[in-house]
Amino acid sequence: MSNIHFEEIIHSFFEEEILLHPTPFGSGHINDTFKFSIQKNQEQQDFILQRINQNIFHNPQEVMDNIQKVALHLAKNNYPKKILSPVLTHENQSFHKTETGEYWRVFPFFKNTFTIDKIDNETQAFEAAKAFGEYLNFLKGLPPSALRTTIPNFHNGVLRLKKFENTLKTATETKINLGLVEIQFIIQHANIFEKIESLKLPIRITHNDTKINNILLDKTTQKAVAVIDLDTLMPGIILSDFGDMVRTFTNSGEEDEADLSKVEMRKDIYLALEAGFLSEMKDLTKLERDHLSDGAKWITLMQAVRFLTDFLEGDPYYKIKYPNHNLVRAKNQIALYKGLLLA
Ligand code: ADP
Ligand code: GN1
Ligand code: MG
Repeated sequence: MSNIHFEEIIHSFFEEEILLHPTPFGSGHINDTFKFSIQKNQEQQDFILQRINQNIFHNPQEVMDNIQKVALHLAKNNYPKKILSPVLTHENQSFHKTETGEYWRVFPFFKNTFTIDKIDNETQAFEAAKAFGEYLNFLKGLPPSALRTTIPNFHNGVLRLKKFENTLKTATETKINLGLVEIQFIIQHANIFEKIESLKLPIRITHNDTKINNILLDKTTQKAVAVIDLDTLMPGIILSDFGDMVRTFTNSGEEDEADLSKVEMRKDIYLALEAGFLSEMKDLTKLERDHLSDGAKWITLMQAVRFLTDFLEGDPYYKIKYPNHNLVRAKNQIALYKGLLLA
């Protein structure tokens, strides 16, 4: 990170003096996130600065256009929570492109908020799921075709499985052996991918990354303040959003907990999140409702496939903190999936 020209980047958005220089922030796997402060109107104002991961988002302009379009729509419709909307550069752009082609963006830092990587109790689960449901509800007036698909086939389980099977042909023997049990498990349970595809569920605008740490909570009241991480807001199916909540809310351990005895699917949390989500999402079709629990299994197994593929390929996608991190994550997701099968 030493060769980042922070001053140049920040000064393309602000003229003011930088009070606190950017420091890494949060636990996201994709973008590089920093927090910084400037001195404005005699007070300290905090911001989030992010480098968009272009290995994953090939068209950052489209990502930012989606975010701006959604922000405008929510504001027009009096969405009651905080709206994530980019700060514009001096040239009125929603990002700053550096000479080396990197895309940087700035969002106001929502004060007095925090994120969690693991849910503590049913109240939190209900509140966060309700907030995601409310958010999706407010987007109903916007046709799915209004948004660009920022990552094609993002939740296409059938394609992800094919890619995984291809990777098995090229991965090293050492890696295959390390992941053998998980590889076999995935192959045995892979029919869920075809099954969800064959349902032909309605296309809606979905968030596609409803991880618990993509909701900001108020430090004082614990209430949801904002839905964030909008890079994958695009046309999709509701099972993605329900499924990813189940995947990240119900796990009694964190996503990379290596001690699998600590990885349980917490049924009480499942029921609370389902109640919170459905309290807002009242217009689901019967087909959508009937397959919510399949959606949870589908997304969880797909996540195992994604982590395992990344491990086998040498970790090009997810940020890792140690060599077998993605294998540990895949094992964790399979343990959670087993819990879902028993529920
Ligand atoms: P990633 O795609 O890498 O997950 P996110 O957009 O989710 O990136 O940001 C990473 C983390 O930064 C979030 O989990 C949250 O903790 C924090 N964060 C992001 N945006 C804001 C914001 N506007 N206000 C406060 N915290 C934020
Ligand atoms: C990534 O950006 P972040 O950390 O919220 C990923 C999600 C995965 C998740 C697994 C664009 O989410 O799809 O479910 O990691 N985002 C992208 O933790 O691939
Ligand atoms: Mg995130």
